[in-house]
Amino acid sequence: LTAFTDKNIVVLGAGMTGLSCVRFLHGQGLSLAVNDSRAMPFTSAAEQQQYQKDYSNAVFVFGQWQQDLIARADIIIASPGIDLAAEGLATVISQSCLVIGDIELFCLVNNSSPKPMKMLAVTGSNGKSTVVSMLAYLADALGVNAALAGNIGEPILDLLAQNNTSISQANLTPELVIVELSSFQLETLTSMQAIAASVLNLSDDHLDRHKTLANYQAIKQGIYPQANIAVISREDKATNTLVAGQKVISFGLTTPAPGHFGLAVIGNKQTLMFGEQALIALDELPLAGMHNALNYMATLALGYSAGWPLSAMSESLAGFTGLAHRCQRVASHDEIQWINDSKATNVGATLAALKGLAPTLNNNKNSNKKLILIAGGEGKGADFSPLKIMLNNEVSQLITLGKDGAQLANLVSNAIEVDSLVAAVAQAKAIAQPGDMVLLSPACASIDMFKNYMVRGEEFIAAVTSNAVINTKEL
Ligand code: UMA
Ligand code: ADP
Repeated sequence: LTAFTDKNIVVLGAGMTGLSCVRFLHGQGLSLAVNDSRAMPFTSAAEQQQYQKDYSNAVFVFGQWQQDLIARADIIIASPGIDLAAEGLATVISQSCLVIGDIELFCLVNNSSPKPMKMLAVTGSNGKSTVVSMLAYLADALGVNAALAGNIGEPILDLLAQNNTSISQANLTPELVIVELSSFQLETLTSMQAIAASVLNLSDDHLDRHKTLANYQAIKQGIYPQANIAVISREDKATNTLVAGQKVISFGLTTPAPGHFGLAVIGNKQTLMFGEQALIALDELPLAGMHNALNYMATLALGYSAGWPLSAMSESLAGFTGLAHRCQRVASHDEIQWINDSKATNVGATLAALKGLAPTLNNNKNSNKKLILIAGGEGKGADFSPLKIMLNNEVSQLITLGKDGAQLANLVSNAIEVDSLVAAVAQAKAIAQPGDMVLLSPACASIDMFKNYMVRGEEFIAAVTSNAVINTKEL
């Protein structure tokens, strides 16, 4: 890291990412300033004092963007949640300043190591955490020494900080990093050299920051030039317009060409295929819905790119039972199924949940089982209209809440608008009959009412199970 010596380094944001930068740069013997526009990013003054004692290499400046500090910076390491185009930042940062993110810093260090960690990288509007978690699960099953990092909640620099003083000696472990990348992280990333990378899918998300879908799409596809192999979705053209001249492995719901992944009916069963090779029938795998079939294929394609054997991967996949808050059955009470899909923070995820779950309810033509949907929250500037047909055709009762709940309510004629999740669950309890399903799949972020999607999911579970028979099970 000689390029960082004697430079004015400013880290923007004192959250998970910013503090991982402090830890890493401390290990490198480098000084820095940390600027956060919130008055108190730490949970308490005592925590801040302890941090400052442990990491005396960092000066913390809180409460506003410190413009003179930022203007003097030679290197800015920006946390992903910070919009560098925002007022008070964009015009202050000097033209000559190197502006990077933590993933870029990791890559700069890793690339110059004699024995770099290999990387598999995943982005997309939905399915990222599921796919990277499946890859990590497979790595474990196959005996690959891999670590999970990035947007999933593990700051990537901590992989280096564990080895901090020995980086120059290239004592880097593990051998492979499976990294989940958000569009925010991709905005400041140019030096990744991944084995393979995928944009899983693309639908409206984070448009409050990226402004247009075209811009968001271009940022997401910026992952491909930073990978040897592009793992692309055949179904979703918006994910694969920038891979010309690159080695491509595709996945999709159609019969695949040789060297690609797809689906075919083998002996009456929808089966995952690699070219003409049958891998495993979908009904042997625990995660339901066609979106998860795509997730399985993306996982296999990325693992295959890393040289993992297809047969061993296919066998092991059945052991991965899914992540909490993603179409997770939390209770069955009076034959009513309650499903927590709190991680559905955009339109694409809620569409996938409705497409996946509605058929399981209406498989009998004469059935009058109802699907009751609880949705709403912070819409992040998204267009909700792609939900209109499913809401009108598959949802018997829509219950909305949150900042943009009314926009969703306007898509149907009979929505019930409430002002809390507890009230939404109470409404659903009053309406639901045996055989019905109640689904929390908000199509919105949670931050207008909750700390995060996990807290929203937990509150849903608590409200549902307060008098119910608990039967937690992944779908
Ligand atoms: N901050 C400011 N001014 C601002 C905005 C933020 O000072 O205008 C400060 C906050 O006061 C806070 C710090 O920045 O102290 C937080 O930085 P951050 O928002 O970048 O969050 P981190 O804690 O560093 O977590 C980030 C990712 N967060 C975001 O992208 C918003 C985490 O993804 C990620 O797990 C973590 O880095 C480790 O890589 C979360 C997320 O919601 C889970 N991601 C979005 C998503 O999945 O949709 C993209
Ligand atoms: P991400 O990390 O991209 O947010 P997750 O795996 O956490 O993705 O899933 C987020 C939400 O998206 C959940 O509601 C989940 O059911 C849904 N989902 C998962 N995979 C897909 C997919 N391939 N297409 C659409 N929605 C998906």
